[in-house]
Amino acid sequence: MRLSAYFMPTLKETPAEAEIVSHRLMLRAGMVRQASAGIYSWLPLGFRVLKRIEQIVREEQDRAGCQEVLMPTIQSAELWKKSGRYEDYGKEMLRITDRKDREMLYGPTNEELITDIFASAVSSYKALPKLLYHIQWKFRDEVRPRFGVMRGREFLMKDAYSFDVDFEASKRSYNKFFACYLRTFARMGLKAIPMEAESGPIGGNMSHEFIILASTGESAVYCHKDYVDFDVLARDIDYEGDLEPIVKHWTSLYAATDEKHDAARFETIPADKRVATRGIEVGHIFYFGTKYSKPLGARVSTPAGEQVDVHMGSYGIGVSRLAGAIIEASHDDAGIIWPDSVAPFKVGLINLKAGDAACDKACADIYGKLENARIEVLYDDRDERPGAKFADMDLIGLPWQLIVGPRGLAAGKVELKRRATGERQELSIESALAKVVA
Ligand code: 5CA
Repeated sequence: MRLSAYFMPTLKETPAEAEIVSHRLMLRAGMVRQASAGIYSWLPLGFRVLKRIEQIVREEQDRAGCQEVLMPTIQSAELWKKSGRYEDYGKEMLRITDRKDREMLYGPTNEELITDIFASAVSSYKALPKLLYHIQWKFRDEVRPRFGVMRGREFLMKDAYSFDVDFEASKRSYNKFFACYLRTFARMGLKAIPMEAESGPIGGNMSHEFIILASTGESAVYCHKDYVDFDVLARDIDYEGDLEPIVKHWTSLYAATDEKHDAARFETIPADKRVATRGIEVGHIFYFGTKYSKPLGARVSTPAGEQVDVHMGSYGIGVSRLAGAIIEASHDDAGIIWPDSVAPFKVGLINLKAGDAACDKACADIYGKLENARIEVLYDDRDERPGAKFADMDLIGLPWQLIVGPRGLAAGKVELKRRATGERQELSIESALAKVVA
């Protein structure tokens, strides 16, 4: 992509309304624009990141044996009346009346709808377990939308649902998502610590939030320091094997959100191992048994011929929130530092003297080679001062910067900069390309 043609409306000034660094950087880098309170449009650069995050989430759900579906954003109030949540959800739910005066709503989550789909199709234990997910926009009329995409009113969520014959089987499904989440966040360069949590309006009695430690996080969290050094599980997982050891390991030490915090238990941790800080919730998993299956009639026959309500869990990931959370975890004074796995482009190619025949030719050549190698490259071919180009490239945080200037070229060299470390190397074009393609 040539930057001269790209729609990336960066801002020079820091927008006054942005309280936290990720919000400021997303606005300044031209990733998103606010449409109305807590509702955002995603511009090309931001949309690329969102798609990257979504794809990692999808691949890891698929790997864990979860099947993708797509349910609508607009739901009928009927099922919510059956589950009892139409009243319970209160003002956070956006209620809509259609032209025939039917009560509809913009889904804040999908337990009712997926349970109804399941109930209409499955009647025997033989079809179990079933794990289904979708990645769809949600609406929650938050009292205080803030921090940009981190607490939006409209936001993209991955929500998965498990259906099992009894508690034991349901716990196995829960464990799959537990392990899958560790892997998913690790692939995005994040260390998300599972913490005991309240289940809130989703319900149930077993629940973990996956929390990234960050001083700008919304909730107070408490955990044992050793979690920070735990292996983040980026390795393969045998989802059909016994996952209990993984879950046991990751729940062996104290970790709790504010609502579940037990000061007395926390005090038993040696003082130098106590971490009391703030965190960003990027995922939340729940086991809630038969809370929805009972009122919505999702029953299956057991091998003994009995009819039982299915045991369910639900498993959410804040896909759009993650774009902000990753920036909170990875930035410096100059801007964003994207982990390779979610970067909108892998390389920023900077032509220091657009219009100079040698620079233009070398850049065109490099650009062509990168495209042929299927490396995503953003080519700054604009007629701008080098300082402005460097600042923009640092701001948008692509992992590699390949800098081409007349002086270097005369000696057959270009400069390669790694955004994360700031390390710069003078290299021949071939070696620079080899490094970036590797
Ligand atoms: N049905 C369950 C699990 S599928 C559910 O809705 N869980 S949740 O309420 O905890 O939301 C799941 C994830 O969505 C959260 O962990 C968080 O990362 C994200 N999320 C929740 N509310 C918002 C919001 N207002 N803005 C952005 N992301 C949000």
